[in-house]
Amino acid sequence: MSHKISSLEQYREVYQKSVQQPEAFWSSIAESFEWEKRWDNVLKWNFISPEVKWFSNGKLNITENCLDRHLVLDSDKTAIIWEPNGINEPTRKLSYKELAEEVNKFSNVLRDLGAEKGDRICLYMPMVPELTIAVLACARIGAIHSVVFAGFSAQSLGDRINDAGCKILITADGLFRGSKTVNLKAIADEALELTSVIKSVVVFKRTGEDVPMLPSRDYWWGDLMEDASIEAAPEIMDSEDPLFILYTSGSTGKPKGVVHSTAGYMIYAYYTFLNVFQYESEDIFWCTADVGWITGHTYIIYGPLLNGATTVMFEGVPNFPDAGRFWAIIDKLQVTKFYTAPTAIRSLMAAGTDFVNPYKLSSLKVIGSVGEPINEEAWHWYDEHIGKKRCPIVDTWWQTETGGIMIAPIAHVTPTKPTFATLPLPGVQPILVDSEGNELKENDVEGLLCMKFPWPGIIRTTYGDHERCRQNYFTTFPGLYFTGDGCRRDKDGYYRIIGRVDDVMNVSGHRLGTAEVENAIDEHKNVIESAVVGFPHEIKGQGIFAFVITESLIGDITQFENEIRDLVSKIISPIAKPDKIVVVPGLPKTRSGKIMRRILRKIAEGDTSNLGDITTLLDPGVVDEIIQLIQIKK
Ligand code: 7RM
Repeated sequence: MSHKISSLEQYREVYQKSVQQPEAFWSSIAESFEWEKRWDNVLKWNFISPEVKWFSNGKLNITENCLDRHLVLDSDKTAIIWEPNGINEPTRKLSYKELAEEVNKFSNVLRDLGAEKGDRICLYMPMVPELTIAVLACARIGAIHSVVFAGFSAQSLGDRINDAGCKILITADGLFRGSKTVNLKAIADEALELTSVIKSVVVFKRTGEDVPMLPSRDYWWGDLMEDASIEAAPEIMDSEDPLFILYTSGSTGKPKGVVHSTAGYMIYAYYTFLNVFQYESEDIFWCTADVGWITGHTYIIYGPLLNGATTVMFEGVPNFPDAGRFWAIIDKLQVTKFYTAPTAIRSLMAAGTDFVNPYKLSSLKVIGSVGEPINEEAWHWYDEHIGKKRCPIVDTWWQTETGGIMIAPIAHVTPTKPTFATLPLPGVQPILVDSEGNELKENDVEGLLCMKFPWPGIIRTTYGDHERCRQNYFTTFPGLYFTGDGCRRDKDGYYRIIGRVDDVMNVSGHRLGTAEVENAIDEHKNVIESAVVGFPHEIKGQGIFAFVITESLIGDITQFENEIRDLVSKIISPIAKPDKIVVVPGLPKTRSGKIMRRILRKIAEGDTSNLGDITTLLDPGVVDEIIQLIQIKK
């Protein structure tokens, strides 16, 4: 039976059923998978502990559903089309059969290195097919993968390895990104100095540069794969066994490891991919995210492969060798469904249509957006110049914690509206509440976005710290999952996401905590204290504004700023570098010592006309001083 919704009327019916009989609804989807053993119980849950269990005691392996299942009829179908960073290197294609064989081989390699069910394995890799192969091999042997985006620093990598207690690290000699190469192994080696949990390191050769290899710890991918068998029995997993950990930033402290389960995530990735993009077997689907983020996990790897789709994996960046690269690839590979982020759209929009016009984009049928609110101007540019007004824009709202898309149009089914993520997918029960937690039942309201019922892809815990998961998502409004986003519901019941209401910033679609960046800045020997806020940025969506108090007078301000940026790059990642840094004599604090970010946000926005009530400040005078300093700087 097809689970693909094909009309608005049908959407309304299915949605009703999914709310009235969620168990029947989700089990009818679960039926279409390969199970080693059927589940006993569809759903057990409470949002207080919290505890959510989908398909209890079901036994399965997700890779049988991603790979083996398709080998019967579709073994020669292309699973992955890989487009390299450089334009002179050839495209690589892997059929389902080839991918399955590589996954099996690498599963055997991992088992030979001593990996067992439940072990954590860290992946710090370029965007090459071997990253997908490694992800799936982990899943096949029941190891929990923790992919760390290859733009993160040694410190961040080391922290994540330690937090999850990873036994094996899979990396590469280096990576190509635009005109740059990055020596990944050198960064990995630096991270390995910060940890003692890693027993083996597998190094994939990508750039061919010379890298040091530590005997009896470091192995070349190619050497290990040489004699590996192409058969590997899948480990039988329980529905609720963890499938992966993915670190994401929160409003406090270090990034937390979001844990996803096997069966629930699988069903949710499958269903949302199928419906939102209206998957058809001849599709060439391209999601431009990096596998290091949740979007890459769900819509480059799991969603497409569970559906037997052809998925494109691109190693490079949107503006290399020029701002026409995305459009050139769509033309070359005849991409039918394209999924990218507003920040990329805005930067390519700024480059102009001269970079679009040389390419035929007539293969496109659906274009998508994810990661941050899409502004009106970017929406219309995307619609006119890329979709040529023929392709629905699916503006998809979701989070690392939700596993898959939650609120989005179903392509060709849900009428779209610029900047609106539109309606909840079947099984998704959003509610808006005011700051006291009262439900806003009417339409044409603005409030805080929560979920009142579990969906199969929901976060299960934060690794090693369930209390943090509870605190973060389930205590603000008891009985609800709180997303951290502000949201408007218009007169038609359409949802428009406004953005984070907590101390999480969204810089070029990357999630960063203000506290994380402040902690990095505070490592500078001349910094006493800092406060970081996001501010509207034309391309990035949000930029980072840092207010810092120094111990002594700064001589060379440019040098000081460079030191701060280098420090943040080194401790977190270049993506976390502040755009603006201003040295201030003090910070606006309440009498109890809390920084009033609301005021700093206004100042950073350049909107100082209405700062609201500042009488509760310990020293209201500091506000004027900061405003003047910024004016001098301009
Ligand atoms: C998939 C992803 C999650 C945060 C989320 C929002 C923002 C994501 C949209 C969006 C407006 C969208 N995961 N966000 N999608 N805001 N419209 N379509 O991005 O964990 O990295 O970020 O991103 O604030 O809470 S994430």
